[in-house]
Amino acid sequence: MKIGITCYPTVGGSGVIATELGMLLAELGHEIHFITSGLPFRLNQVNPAIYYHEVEVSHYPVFQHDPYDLALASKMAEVVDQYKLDILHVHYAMPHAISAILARDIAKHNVKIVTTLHGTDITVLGMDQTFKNMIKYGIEQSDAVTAVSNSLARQTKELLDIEKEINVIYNFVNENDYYKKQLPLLKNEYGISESEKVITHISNFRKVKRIEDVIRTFFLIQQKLDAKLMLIGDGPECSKAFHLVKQLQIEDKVLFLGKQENISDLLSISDLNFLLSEKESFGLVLLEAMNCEVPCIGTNIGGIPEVIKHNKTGYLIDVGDVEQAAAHAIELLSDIDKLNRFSKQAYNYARKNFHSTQIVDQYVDLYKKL
Ligand code: GMT
Repeated sequence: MKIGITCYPTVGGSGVIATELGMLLAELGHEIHFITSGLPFRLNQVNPAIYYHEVEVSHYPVFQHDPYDLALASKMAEVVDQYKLDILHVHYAMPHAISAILARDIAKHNVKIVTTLHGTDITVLGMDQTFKNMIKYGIEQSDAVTAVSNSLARQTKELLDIEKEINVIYNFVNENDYYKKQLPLLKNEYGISESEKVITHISNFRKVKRIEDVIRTFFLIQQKLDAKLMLIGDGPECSKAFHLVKQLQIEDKVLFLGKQENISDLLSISDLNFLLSEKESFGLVLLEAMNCEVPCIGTNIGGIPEVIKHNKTGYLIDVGDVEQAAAHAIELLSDIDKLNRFSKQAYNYARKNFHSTQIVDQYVDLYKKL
């Protein structure tokens, strides 16, 4: 098949999934056309079956705002006609689904639209009255819609009052990148001693991630055992986090690493991963951790319970319950046999339920049906 893919090309789970999907589809022999405003950051493969079409937005002085959505639609229509695309797969409903619908109308060649919902396109933007009807229209007019968890599919139907079928296709990781590596010197290079446990939190440091809870949980943990917290990523809540760490006087135990490329290396020296968000449609980082044999503690919201199996691959806690999160972490980190068991179970669970081969097959089946 000839498949066009549109996503936000910058750092973010939806861009990662879209790019990895494109690369795996190309390996299966499909022709892939990325139609995006910049080169997707994970697109690191030379493959003659992968094309990249940049959406250029004109800066005509009359425009008060640059018309990205229209430039995208126009580029999509051009690529659909020029390469006779079978499928236009857009990630993130707004504005990509709307641009795709417009492109389908403009193009002469018949193309089918698949829209994948990733989370905040529904849980945040779908609640905004300005966009609600437009997102609903984008979903209803797509030829097929997928969501990354049952929770997100349910929430979309409820919030937007949608009858249309929403196929749940879970997220996945590239297993060639995400696996536990033997890096005996790395801990030491970060100033972490062999006996210290390592806890990680990886995110875009936005309010929904509740970084404060991560730090407060760690504060309780480090009172009971030797541990370091690695905070990986950057975003608006970073300076608040920095101040809290200072206020709690744990600066020597918390490492602010900022944005990092080789996440799987850092996960390979981690014992436990935290995702204590108040909104999360899936939590791709959980899967990244599990593939690196790291158990996770997450909140009992959104799609997280579909990824973490309580008391088997990690623990689920209520949003804001830092005492419970710390109690689970202390228990697990103090019992090496249990920690090893959870690590293996996390890895096995991820491989069995979210393997890339299985997930990519589900997308291919959906394309074929259209
Ligand atoms: O809005 C965001 O948090 C970014 C968004 C993205 O584009 O990465 O994340 C959403 O999509 C990811 C990939 O499907 C999911 O793993 C995240 O859980 C989801 N974020 C939220 O629902 C908050």
